[in-house]
Amino acid sequence: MRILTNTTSPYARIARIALAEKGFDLGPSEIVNPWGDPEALLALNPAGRVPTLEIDGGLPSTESLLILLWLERKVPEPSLLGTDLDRVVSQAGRAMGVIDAMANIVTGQMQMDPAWGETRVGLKRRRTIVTGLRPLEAEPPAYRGGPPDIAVITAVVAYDYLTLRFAAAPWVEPTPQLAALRAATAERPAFKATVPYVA
Ligand SMILES: N[C@@H](CCC(=O)N[C@@H](CS)C(=O)NCC(=O)O)C(=O)O
Repeated sequence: MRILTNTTSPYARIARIALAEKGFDLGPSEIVNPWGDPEALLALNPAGRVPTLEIDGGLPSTESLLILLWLERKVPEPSLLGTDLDRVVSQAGRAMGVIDAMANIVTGQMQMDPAWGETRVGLKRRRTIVTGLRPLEAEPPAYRGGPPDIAVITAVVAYDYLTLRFAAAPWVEPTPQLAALRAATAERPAFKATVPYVA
């Protein structure tokens, strides 16, 4: 099994953290630039996006949360769904909304127009980031050590991506609780090995 990823994608990071927490070796990861349409990626995923997983037998598996679903069935323990399923899924949904909004702005700014964030759609995404983070900050996903659930994973991935891409944005509100959650998971190998960076 190998995963095609890049060094910044929050979606790829979710899949990679989940794989590592389930005991898979991230060693065979292949770093690609999805915007460069590399053949190896397109051969597996016509959408040309990361994460793209080539599972044993050669079948491609794409979409971060589908990869997670597949993993839960393949390797049930440790479960990434936590003990309070309703809350975990609800909080993970919020974090995914923030991640989608951030990725949308970054894509618009980098692939279309540096001012894309100021467009009507860009401003809606900005609002989503601010209002989506507020309830996560007010009531962060619970973490008591050990394997994290998907709410913890997505909230930390959202926090780190916010820091990577929007640290200087004046409209970003402080999130000390999410920073504390990030700190609580920072030493887990799955998180440590996947901290995003601009290559
Ligand atoms: N829904 C997908 C989104 C994946 C995605 O958009 N990945 C970005 C990187 S952050 C990408 O590869 N973009 C290239 C493109 O859209 O062509 C998932 O959850 O895996």
